[in-house]
Amino acid sequence: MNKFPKDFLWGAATSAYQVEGGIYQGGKVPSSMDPSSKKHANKEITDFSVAADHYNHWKEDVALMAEMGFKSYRFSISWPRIIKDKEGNINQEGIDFYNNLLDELIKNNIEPVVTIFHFDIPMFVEDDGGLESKNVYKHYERYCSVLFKNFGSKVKYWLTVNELNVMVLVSQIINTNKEKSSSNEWQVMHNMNVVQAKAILMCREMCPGVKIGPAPNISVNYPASCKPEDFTAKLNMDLLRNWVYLDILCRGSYSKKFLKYLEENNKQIKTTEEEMELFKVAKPDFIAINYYSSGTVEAINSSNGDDGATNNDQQSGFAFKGFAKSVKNPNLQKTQFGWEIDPVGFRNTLREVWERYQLPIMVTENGIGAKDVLTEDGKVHDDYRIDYYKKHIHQMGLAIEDGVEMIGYMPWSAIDLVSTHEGISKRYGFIYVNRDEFDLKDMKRIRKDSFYWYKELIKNNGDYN
Ligand code: BGP
Repeated sequence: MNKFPKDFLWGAATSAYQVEGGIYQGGKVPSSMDPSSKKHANKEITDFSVAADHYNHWKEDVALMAEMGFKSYRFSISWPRIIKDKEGNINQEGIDFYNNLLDELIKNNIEPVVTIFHFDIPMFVEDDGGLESKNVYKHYERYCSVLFKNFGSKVKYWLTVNELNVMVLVSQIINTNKEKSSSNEWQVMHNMNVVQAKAILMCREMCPGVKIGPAPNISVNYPASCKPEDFTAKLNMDLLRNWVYLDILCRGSYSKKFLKYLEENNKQIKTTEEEMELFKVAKPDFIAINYYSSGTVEAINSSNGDDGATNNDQQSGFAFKGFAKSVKNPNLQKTQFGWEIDPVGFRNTLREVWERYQLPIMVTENGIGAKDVLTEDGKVHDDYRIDYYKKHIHQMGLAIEDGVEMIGYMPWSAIDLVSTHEGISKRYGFIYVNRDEFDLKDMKRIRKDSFYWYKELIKNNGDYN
């Protein structure tokens, strides 16, 4: 018998600033991710302003998704395409763009799964203190009310914030805040937890019956050895890497251990009673997780002067003074970009999340970034991607047999798009986009070998060859 539920949401994911392009089109106002922004480090690496030009190719792209048999498509709405300024004025062209996209998806029986916020902070929010200021509450609330009012009847699944933990831990890498060292990212976390709670309550009121949940990047952590201290470090890493972002929404409070960590590191956050009350009532309906690889952790000497973090990306190199640090796992292979590959870790992660929170899980990212090659026969032979997916989907099936309740699987990414910090050459899609970093060529869409393979898998509800 097939392990996957009959109505399992097979599909794939993207985010607005990485796929749309069109940053000067349709009345979009500047965001922190635009090449013109001070915070953006990518302008030397790639042309971000056009991305995959989905803004001008969306109909063709949806047709390709429909051809693959997608049951769902996870994408984000660009906040700076919807709201024009700090007074909350609305950009009707932006509303029309997403209404057209939603209508096209629904016409093709593709369930939209919509991320409210995926890294692209409008500059009017930045200029009003950014995410570290409580001014963000009013901006995010206004934005959400516009989304729920205009799209509430078309969207059954909302994701509040993409990878808040990545934004907190490595904002300098993904460019949500290049000046990380001078700010308190834990305050950003708290503020964004508050806005998520508010969004959940608003969604309940404005769109009854609709489901909403957070979308952090979650990885199981292994202790580097069976030394008891390494296990303590694993628990510590779990807390700061994974659970603190979910416990607050799913269980309603911050743990004592977390608050102690803040105090010891002089990183206290400002909270109010009223805010903390919100967490008692605003519970998500499901948890969306992004999984790329596991982590391995060892104890760190508490007398170390700095935290010793060596992050080059959002998956590895974490370190917290006196708490835990991540190390390489010699048992795992790596992608061309150095990300460890751990399909068994995927099953382990799904089990941990399910067993901790007992909420249905939707996978909203998983995948392999690679330097795909367009061959002379006009094809892309990405057998490594097929292999990656086979192994991860197999483990997801085992997790379902373990009892994990799963809603869907939307790997990264539906179509090639621009990586957070490594350009278009780090490709993830089932569909190749014919452009290089600065040579934009013809942007032609080309079906990769994985396109045909995934199509068969979806047709057979998870069975594959
Ligand atoms: C996640 C982000 C995505 C995406 C993905 C791949 O952290 O949510 O936006 O880009 O990672 O990462 P990268 O683009 O750095 O290869």
